[in-house]
Amino acid sequence: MTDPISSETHGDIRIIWSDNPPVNAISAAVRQGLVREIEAAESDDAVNAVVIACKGRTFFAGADITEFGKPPIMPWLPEVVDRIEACTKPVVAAIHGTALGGGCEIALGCHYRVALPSAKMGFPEVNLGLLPGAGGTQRAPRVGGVELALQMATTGKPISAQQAYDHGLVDRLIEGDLLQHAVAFAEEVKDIRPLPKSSERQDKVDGVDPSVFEDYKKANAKLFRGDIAPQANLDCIKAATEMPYDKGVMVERTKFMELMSGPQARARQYFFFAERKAAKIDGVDESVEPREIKRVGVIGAGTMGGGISMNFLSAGIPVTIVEMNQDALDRGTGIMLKNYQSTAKKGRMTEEQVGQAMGLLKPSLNFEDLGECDLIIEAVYENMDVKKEIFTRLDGIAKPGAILASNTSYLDVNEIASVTSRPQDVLGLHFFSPANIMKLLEVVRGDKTADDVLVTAMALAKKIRKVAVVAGVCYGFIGNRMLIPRQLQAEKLLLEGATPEQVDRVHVAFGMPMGPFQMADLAGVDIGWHRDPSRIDSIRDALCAIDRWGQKKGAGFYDYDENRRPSPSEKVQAIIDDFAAKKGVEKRDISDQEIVERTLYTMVNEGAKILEEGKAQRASDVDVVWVYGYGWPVYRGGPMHWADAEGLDKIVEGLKRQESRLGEDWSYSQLLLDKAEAGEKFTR
Ligand code: 3H9
Repeated sequence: MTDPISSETHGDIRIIWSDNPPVNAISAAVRQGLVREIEAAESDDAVNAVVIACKGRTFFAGADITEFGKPPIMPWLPEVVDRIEACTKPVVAAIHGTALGGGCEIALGCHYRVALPSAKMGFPEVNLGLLPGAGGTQRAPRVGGVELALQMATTGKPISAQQAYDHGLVDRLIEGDLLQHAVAFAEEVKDIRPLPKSSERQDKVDGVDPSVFEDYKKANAKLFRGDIAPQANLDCIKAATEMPYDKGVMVERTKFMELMSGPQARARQYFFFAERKAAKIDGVDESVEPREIKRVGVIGAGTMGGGISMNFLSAGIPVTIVEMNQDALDRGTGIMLKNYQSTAKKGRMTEEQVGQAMGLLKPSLNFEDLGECDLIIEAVYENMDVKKEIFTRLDGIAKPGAILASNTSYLDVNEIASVTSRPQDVLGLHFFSPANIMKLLEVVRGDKTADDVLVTAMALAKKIRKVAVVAGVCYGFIGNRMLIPRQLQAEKLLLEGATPEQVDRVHVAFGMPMGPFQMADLAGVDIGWHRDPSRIDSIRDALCAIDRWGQKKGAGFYDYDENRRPSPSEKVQAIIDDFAAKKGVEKRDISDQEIVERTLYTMVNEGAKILEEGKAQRASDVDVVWVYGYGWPVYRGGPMHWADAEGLDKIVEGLKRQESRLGEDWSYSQLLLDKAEAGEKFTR
């Protein structure tokens, strides 16, 4: 293995290079090399200052996550950072790309930091269930102040070089050649003594009012719900204001080790790789080239079509959007403009960027205009006949090689493809609502979808900043299919004596953003309803029949006030009681554990069926769908990882306990039974 660390000398300045692609992760060899080179520079009389810089696309992006959970190799990162800071000659970090985690900590261990304006600095450790464990929680508040450190460490979001400069985390922003300027900067500071050491600064941590921490927590309560890492980060930064540096790092070390050995960090680290694995398509050769997508067509300017279009416009890809009449077209494009403007108002986009994005939009009433598009996405309502008619028309209009996609959430993509003369060019692109915001994209691979069509979809997803997961054709694909048993059991539980509030409370306590009934009210209780008020086969039918369609009507499973605040509904309870009586279902006390077993264990069973039928490529893909599409708490890793952590034998036991209540259509996944029996797991 080649040594990732090397050095060269410019006059009396020693440059220590790291070249450890793809992201200069701080592996054992990097740590060893850095200490070796710092010591060499220190003992070389011809050297008066040192620059640490990285080759490739980024400064160090953090500790090497692949080493986590393996026997430690010396030196540890905290020792490396301390060794850099202890160097008797000034050390300058030259930052480009993203200085993240341990990379940011190395930068803070250096005496000075210079950065390109495009660079970013951050502490994403919280996303791995951790905290900056190489002195970061102690040095960052000392250099950048408590508020900035709290924000960086508890949100995990990187800050821009400009922000870093404004808060003193960066000493100079460099326009032009980073290395040349970093060397010149080192020349300027080489004789300054004493050396500025982050760990020795007290000015920003002395006299901090402890209420800052409680206030921050109150203002960011969502971050702290159920997730233990943000609190540990906050505790360490608080320690920086209460005790000297050497005591503070001991607190940091203890909390780091506690987090590292806990289930949340394991789940999050598993998920880090799950997310990246999702982009890989089994059985497709890496040499397959994506098709070129210069213009996208979208059919339908409703909520979905508009949201889908915005993804491409924001990424600089022109869109032709087609509607049936002028009113619908104007309404749709008007909403898109309004959405962009509200983003601009929040400061996340400039007016100029709004203009640029909308400038790429071509609204049209002429279906023939889709002939100029390389990818056409149909986003009309869920009806097979309508979809077939559209794809038949598209087949006659689209240019050869154009990709034809349906945004269907449930329907059979093979059947849709069958009406065209080019099923190899057809696939499903299932966006989640609101499509301009939700990160998940299910890429539905039809039986005949060509490899390069799939490769194009995955590459395009990355370009529009979606997390794409490949799904096979089945009712509801991965995500919505797993919702079905959950919804079924949740309704049954109501008949048997649970309330909507109880079921929702159990789900929220589990870490979901909302429970099944809150979700139904938000999305619309009427979605998928047969629209016949006289046909009442379920509680949902009964609610729809009396116009309780959810939040949009001010009433659903809950009552809503004018501020959309929910309260339990006596009317709904009466409907439930009436329905239960008619069906002869006896009421009893339902435990929270039963709710978990019937609504979450059954989802795991469905996930296992999806796997055994080959409708998902791997268990981790199922987890990615549920974390990004439905807000499954990432610190529980997703349903399949969570089931593994619980123990598959426990899941099967719970299902067996509930078996008599699960309904006539209930069946076990053989894969789940086999794995539980063999003591195996779905994920690693
Ligand atoms: C830490 O630092 C702890 C310390 O505080 C304390 C220690 C005591 N290690 O994301 P991409 C791989 S914790 C190993 O597709 P992008 C990644 O798996 C660390 N591997 O690229 C992928 O591999 P593959 C804190 C890593 O351009 C490839 O690199 N740091 C690491 O979209 C490309 O990644 C973080 O949490 C790593 N640290 O985004 C930063 N990082 O090609 C995590 C990436 O085989 N990383 N890989 O699938 C990121 O956020 C993004 O990778 C980054 C680039 C923004 C850097």
